[in-house]
Amino acid sequence: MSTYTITRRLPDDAQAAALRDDALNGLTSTPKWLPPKWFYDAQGSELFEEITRLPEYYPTRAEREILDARAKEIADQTRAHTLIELGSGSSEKTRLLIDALRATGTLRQYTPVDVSESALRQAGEALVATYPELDVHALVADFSTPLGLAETPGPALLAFLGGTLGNLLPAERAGFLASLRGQLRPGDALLLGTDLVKDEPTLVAAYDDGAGVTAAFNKNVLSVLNRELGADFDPDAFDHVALWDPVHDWIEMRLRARHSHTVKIPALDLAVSFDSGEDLRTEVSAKFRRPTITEELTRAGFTLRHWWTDTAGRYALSLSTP
Ligand code: AVJ
Repeated sequence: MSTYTITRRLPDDAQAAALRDDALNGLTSTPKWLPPKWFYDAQGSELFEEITRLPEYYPTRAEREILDARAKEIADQTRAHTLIELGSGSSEKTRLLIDALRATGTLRQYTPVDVSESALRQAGEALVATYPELDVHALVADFSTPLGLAETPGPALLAFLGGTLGNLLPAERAGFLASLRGQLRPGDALLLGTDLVKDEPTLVAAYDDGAGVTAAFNKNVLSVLNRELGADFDPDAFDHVALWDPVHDWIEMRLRARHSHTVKIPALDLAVSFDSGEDLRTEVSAKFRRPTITEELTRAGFTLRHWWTDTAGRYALSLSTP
């Protein structure tokens, strides 16, 4: 019989305090910014799922193509008893890994880790229905939370897919990779999905789709602040902007004020003024090159064992060991 448990490493009040801290810090900085993890309430998680199906948003399909081709190889290489997935979302692509690890006969436990409890619940119910003998231990946490690997049957395969590593700034990324490395045991492995640098029009279109879904996703963070902090952001007072930064190799999403105005945030006892045309940065999504990500993994104490791309060379999956 399978078991399904969901653990909240982030209690509600800690989440609420973190949002207040982030909003106060980011909205009083110059330039203004917000961390992207606050996109993902139930509505934002649904909008993100919609993004993954857009014609312009290639990373999800590219990653699935690689997993389709390589899941068996990954399972044979790792023989993992536990699959841990950071930022699992709907766990949809994960099924390819779960199927391969079950075919190899090693998988006992799946631990999805996500900030969205709604996404975890939906995914968990669907997984338990499909895989009656799999133990699913879901964790509501952001991916900087220690994973508690000591209690999980090894070897573990730690999957961080979707290109979400790109949400971290270079210094945060270095600290994060080193902390993952520090938590892994001999025999464990890291499966990392990274979007690759490519021509600017393709990159920008992926973050500024014709149907306006990414714009709605971007503006959803304002609804989160309105609901959680009693703010009075008007989403129509902002334009969605996606920019390629060729110096840092990253996409930035921003919300640009259409006119000068002031937003009240009662929970922070704060009034935030926007000039006309002023930007609020809502996301950095870094894109990678093979030599630089190899070096970053090496510096964090990993050895890169495999590097796979889709046939079009847009996206890479790498398998590394501590
Ligand atoms: C979930 C962080 C990988 O950066 O491509 C999609 C989020 N933002 N469209 C990405 C996102 C705008 C996505 N990640």
